[in-house]
Amino acid sequence: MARGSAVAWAALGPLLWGCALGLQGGMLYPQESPSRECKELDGLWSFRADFSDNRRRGFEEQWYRRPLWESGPTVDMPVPSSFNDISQDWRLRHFVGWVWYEREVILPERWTQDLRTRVVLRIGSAHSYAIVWVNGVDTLEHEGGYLPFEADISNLVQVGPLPSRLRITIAINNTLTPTTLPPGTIQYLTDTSKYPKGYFVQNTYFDFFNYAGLQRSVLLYTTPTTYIDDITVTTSVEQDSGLVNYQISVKGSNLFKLEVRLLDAENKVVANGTGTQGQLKVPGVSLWWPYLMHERPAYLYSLEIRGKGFDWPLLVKDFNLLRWLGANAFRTSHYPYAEEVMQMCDRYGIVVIDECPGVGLALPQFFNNVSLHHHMQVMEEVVRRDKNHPAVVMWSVANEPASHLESAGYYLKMVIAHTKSLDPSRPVTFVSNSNYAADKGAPYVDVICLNSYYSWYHDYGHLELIQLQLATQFENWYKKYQKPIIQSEYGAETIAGFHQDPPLMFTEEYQKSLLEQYHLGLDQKRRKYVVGELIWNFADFMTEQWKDRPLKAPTRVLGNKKGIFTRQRQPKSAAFLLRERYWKIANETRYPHSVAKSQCLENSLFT
Ligand code: BDP
Repeated sequence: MARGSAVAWAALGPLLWGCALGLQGGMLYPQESPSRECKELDGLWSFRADFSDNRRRGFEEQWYRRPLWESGPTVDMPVPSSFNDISQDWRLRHFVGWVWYEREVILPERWTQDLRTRVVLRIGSAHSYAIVWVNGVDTLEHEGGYLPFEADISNLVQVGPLPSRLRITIAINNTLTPTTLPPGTIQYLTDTSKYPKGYFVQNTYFDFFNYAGLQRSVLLYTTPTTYIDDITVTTSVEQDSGLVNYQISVKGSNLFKLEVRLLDAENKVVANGTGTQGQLKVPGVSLWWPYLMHERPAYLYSLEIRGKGFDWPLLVKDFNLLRWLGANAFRTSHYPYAEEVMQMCDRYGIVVIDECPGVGLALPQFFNNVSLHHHMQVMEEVVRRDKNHPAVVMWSVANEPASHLESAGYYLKMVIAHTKSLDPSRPVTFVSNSNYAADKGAPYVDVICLNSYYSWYHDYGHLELIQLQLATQFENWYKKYQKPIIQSEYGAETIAGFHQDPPLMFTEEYQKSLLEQYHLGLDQKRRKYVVGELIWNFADFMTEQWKDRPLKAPTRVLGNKKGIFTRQRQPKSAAFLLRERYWKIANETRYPHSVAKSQCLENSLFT
């Protein structure tokens, strides 16, 4: 990543001026400072799943009123983690309904005694619906599994001489309904010759396991009672100067004086300002630039990675692999990733297509007014959280919605328009797998993103058809819309260690050959209107034991195996093919200031 003394991050032109959020309050990432303290609550929590028939015993018996162990047995549950990935109990793995988390905390005395201190409880994400009690008091509710939410709990902790022990109870429901994002349905199976009374299954319409729980960090932090609630930064360039426009929202009082200092990567002050809004000028600016990317043409090449939970070692390993590959982008398929992932993208120069959890919008009943309203709200939360990241190049409002439906056309039009009103500077898209002539949402996107699986989900085994079918796809879409196109998914299921030549499906040779055929097709268009290629997928990942489309069938063998790396992050043969391609593109089109050098291999062919 190009970095220098004056880091005014001028991304690929995002100008967020005029961002009008309907949400109350900002959602700044908590950072310690002389006036802010943080207390991480990661670690072991007490946990219980409510296995009662209606899943409501916890509410009927008010489990939040007393320590959880008093109302029944509990187990240890690490936070962050997915509760349905931890236990040996199969019932918990497939559990649908309310689960209960609890943690006791001892607060520093100052937090409870100093009335000039605000104490905030912040939850990185809770999948999917959460209710939070503090010392038995209903404090906060949130719908949606992949975004942070928080509450000022000062009045609950600053109530008397020594209430420094705090009990936090969080009930989380992972049920997906036609109006959640992603949506799902509960199906009751009533044939009593086959199923016991009350038997139901959760149907989902996406291809990943519905991991749930407190999958990201929970923490408490403090601010003074007069505090900065939100900051919006937009950037531009004027000759060799970087212009940083800022807008700061202060809450708690009107009596404040604001001094603004812009620090560079080495913590040197590079510009000063005053007041809640203004412009900072950084002469001789060193611009943020994507890893290995050329200016003309800017081209995204990468893989789709997944980031539901949060685990530092895995995260750093994944970024090491991205850099080893020479990749420069990914899409947050199919939900916003942890905030720490976005920070890594800024640090490492990885461009992000930031996608919301609008996945599995497969049935007509999912396009209704309640869903639309919620979808817009989710986009507000995504933009609010990620608007200041230079790495974010585009918003994606959905993956493979049933965009051939009239109702979907209207729905997508509304969500896209809303997202543009939140952030007029960045392009907006959704990812389509519809036919170009039938897609009702495509007229509203800025960039056409296409998923296609030639010789995988169609014409099984016929690699020789890929180039023709890919060329037809691109030409049809371009002729109709004249918009830039990204091939946002392509790939093949591959079981590491399976070999066959001539290639057969599921072998490493087949994955390599399929990618090679796609690359020949992409090379025909990539200096024209195709502006990116993103392989499905970075690493193998867990799914349900079936795939929902075209028919619900057991086509998954221990998950989705389209990874270039295994789930343990070991390379399949295709990883080396990709690495060669990405470094070759980087060296062909190298941005004059970026160093196309492999971090890991001194004697790389391409350095
Ligand atoms: C695409 C989906 C993706 C799946 C992939 C596949 O966008 O989530 O995992 O297919 O089937 O349609 O591998």
